Amino acid sequence: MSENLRVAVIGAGRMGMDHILRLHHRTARAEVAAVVDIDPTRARAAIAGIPGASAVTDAGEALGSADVDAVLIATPGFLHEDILHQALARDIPILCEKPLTPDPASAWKVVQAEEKLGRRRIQVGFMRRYDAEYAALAGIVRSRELGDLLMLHHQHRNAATPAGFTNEMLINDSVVHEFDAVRFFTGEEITAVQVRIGKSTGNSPVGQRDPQQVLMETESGVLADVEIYVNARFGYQVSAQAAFEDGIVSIGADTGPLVRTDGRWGGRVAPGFEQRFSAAYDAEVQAWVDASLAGTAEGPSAWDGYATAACCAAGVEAQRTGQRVPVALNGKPALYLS
Ligand code: ISE
Repeated sequence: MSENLRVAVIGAGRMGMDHILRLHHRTARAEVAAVVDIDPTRARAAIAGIPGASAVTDAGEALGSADVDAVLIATPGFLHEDILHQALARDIPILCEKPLTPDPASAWKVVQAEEKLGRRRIQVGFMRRYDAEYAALAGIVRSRELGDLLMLHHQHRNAATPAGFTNEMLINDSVVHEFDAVRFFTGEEITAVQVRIGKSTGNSPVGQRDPQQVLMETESGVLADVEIYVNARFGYQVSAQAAFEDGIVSIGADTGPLVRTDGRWGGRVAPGFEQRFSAAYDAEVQAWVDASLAGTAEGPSAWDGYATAACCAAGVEAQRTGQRVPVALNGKPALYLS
């Protein structure tokens, strides 16, 4: 009998494959027990070289297996809800890629199901909380060593968007991370969202307006602005600057060797989120495995998934109407209060 956490990974696409390789090669006390994908060829290819792992096309089959202790959900967001409810019914640890679910109503049902279970089983894949600089900035806010945090300025730039990336997805797929980051830094809920759309790049697909500017307000009045620019071409960049009463903190400068050659100097830009946040993803998955084996849960919770879904709903309405839209949140259940 294995003492490792035996994980079923649901979805063997871009993020699922990244996690399968991570679990197999870089995560202690974990093993890939099953991979589920609706495409059987893709599922089989994903377990190549992983002894003992099975490839199936039905999530229910993997979740019903006695060989599975925990589940990592990496399907597209609209497929999460059903799998989450099945996994909660089995009372097993769950790591669910963002978004928890695509809308606040379905996310709230997940929160209620977990609350009924009476203990936290869900960790949501907001990996930035495990990035060393993100954690350091949150620590500076908590310690108040620079006084109160007043404003945040975020930049979120992607090289290009995959086919079908709509205007709303700038909010739901990309800015969702910034909603969570602002909540993480401030320890507060976001109360209102505004979106401004100005001059667009000629490099975005038809119908998509890019870049956009998102403005958030938190409970104590901290303002956070985000430049979301998803067809920036040059590569991937996620950075932030925080203005405090007694100082400024910047995070997310590209690090790595600075090279002088051929009459120029510089470094490399990460091509995508897998590279930029590789260490954060490793730490996130290891923390989930460790907590799961200890019978606990940590990190971003189902409540965080629900609250960010509510922010996204406000963001999409703000994008559509040009108005400042308040974020509507239900009361926070006791399970998530500590
Ligand atoms: C993608 O789904 C992610 O989660 C990335 O972290 C984000 O940078 C990107 O904009 C999203 O499309």
